Amino acid sequence: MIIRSPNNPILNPKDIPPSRPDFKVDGVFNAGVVRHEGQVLLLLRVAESVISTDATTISIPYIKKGKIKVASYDKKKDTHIDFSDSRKISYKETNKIFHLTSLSHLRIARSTDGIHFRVDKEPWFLPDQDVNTWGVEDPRITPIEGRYYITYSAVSAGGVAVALTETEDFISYTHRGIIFSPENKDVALFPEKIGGLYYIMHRPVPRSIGDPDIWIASSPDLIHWGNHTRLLGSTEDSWENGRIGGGAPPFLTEKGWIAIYHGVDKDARYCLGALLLDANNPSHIIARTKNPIMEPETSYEKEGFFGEVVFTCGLLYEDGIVKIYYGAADETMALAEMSIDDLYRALGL
Ligand code: MAN
Repeated sequence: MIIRSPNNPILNPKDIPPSRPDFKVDGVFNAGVVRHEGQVLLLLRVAESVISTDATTISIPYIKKGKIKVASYDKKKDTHIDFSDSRKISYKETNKIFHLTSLSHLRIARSTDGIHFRVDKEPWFLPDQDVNTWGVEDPRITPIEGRYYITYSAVSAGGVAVALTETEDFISYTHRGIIFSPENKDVALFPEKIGGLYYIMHRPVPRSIGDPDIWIASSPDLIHWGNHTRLLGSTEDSWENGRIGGGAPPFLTEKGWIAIYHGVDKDARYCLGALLLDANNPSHIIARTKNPIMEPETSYEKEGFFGEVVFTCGLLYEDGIVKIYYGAADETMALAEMSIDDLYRALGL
């Protein structure tokens, strides 16, 4: 059984100072999490847009030649544009997405109890490269041998790619570039080598044949990935019959690797499921939850910037408890806990 924190949502947009005076924070969600120097550190995705003066205008920030630009559209007059998805705008005729409605950066928050967080006033890093002119999203943190590896979506007009950045102190960082070209996202890096190789789950999006399924790959150096095999597809089950994608980085238990992933139905409702993978061969699935371990139920999960979403990029597995930090409705950060025994039961073990 999953137990939501009574303090939920633990972070709201109003807790986050905007990165510029003309910006407003639309969402703080899909954070990576790690224990660092005795504290719980969240790497938040902060989505911002431009404060607009009237209700029909939508003003969208994006980066051009390293500078923030603003594009404005009129929801009433621009009849050729589809504004129905709060996350993006597209041309009605071609369905082509030509802007996201917000620009995301990454921000650090720290806590001693894992519930009450102090949020940095400034972004940790901004989208300031050609590959992320539409934003950096959904960071996942994997500690390996004293360093922290952050995988995240780098979004631009060229597509959604997966970038890798590393740090040892959450002060300075080194960008290691794009590790998966578009379209790919939802990358979950395993926290230790298995049989001498690093392992990663990723989610390519095929355009002609095939579906957005979860794949697994290995690497000798975290940069060059090979031995790609398809791990998991969506099922006919109603909660994940749309698409699936990786969630938090997997964690090792006495029974094998557990990976929490997300499943989406045909109405874009996002739930969480779990997988048990072989400890020595993570390409082998031992068990998969039949039903979601968590689905949008509370008002802050059902309603928000994009409602009906629970989406995790990070968890802490401590003292037999799985503490899932998750984005609710693409607007707030929330926390829910589940005992490992309940999770085993959900996996049919
Ligand atoms: C995308 C994800 C997340 C987001 C969900 C729900 O697929 O990458 O950024 O939380 O959709 O909108």
